[in-house]
Amino acid sequence: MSDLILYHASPSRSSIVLWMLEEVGAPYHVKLLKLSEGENLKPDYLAVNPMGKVPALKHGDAVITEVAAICTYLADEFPAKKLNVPVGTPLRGIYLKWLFFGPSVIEPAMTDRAFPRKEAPRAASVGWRDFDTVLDIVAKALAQAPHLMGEQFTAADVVIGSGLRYGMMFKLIPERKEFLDYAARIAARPAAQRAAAKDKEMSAA
Ligand SMILES: N[C@@H](CCC(=O)N[C@@H](CS)C(=O)NCC(=O)O)C(=O)O
Repeated sequence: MSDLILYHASPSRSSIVLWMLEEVGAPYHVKLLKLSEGENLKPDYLAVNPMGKVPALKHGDAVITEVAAICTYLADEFPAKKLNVPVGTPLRGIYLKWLFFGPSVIEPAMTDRAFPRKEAPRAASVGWRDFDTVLDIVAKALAQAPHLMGEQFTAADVVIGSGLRYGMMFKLIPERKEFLDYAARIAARPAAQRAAAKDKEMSAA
């Protein structure tokens, strides 16, 4: 068995890591969990991820959770694929900014919009801005270059690109031209297509 094991529910946020693993090209093994049957909340899986969420990635003895952390890790662990911006490169800071921007800014702003609270949080007290401001920032970056880091496709595109694709699919993110063009560009990547085909097969099984 491969020493990379993805705990996956098909389709879900762990599909993002499935795509990342296809980009990396190293052999991996998938352990499928059925969220609808609560398999993620059973003791066996809680021993892997006590939060009972997917994805989790086991690499040897290490268990990594959180989509963005896993994608950052894989990009650094398999540098030959040039999906990272290595330590020592000035642009690495920008790359990390985008990797953190997904889960800590876009996702909460999208959740605010999807599940409005009775009382809006104080803008200065939360770590993100309102939905429109956040999306304008991403759209501006994508209007200037094919990828978040310019010509180079990186793990940041896997994380943020997946968020935009799923967001538009579930009508949580507006279909702005910048997002549609970007989503089409990254979905056409052979690794993204392989991951989508595997996911289709797994969710049908
Ligand atoms: N912050 C986590 C979120 C993971 C997450 O919410 N996964 C969902 C699937 S999309 C899940 O496991 N839901 C099952 C549950 O909450 O019981 C990450 O980025 O990896």
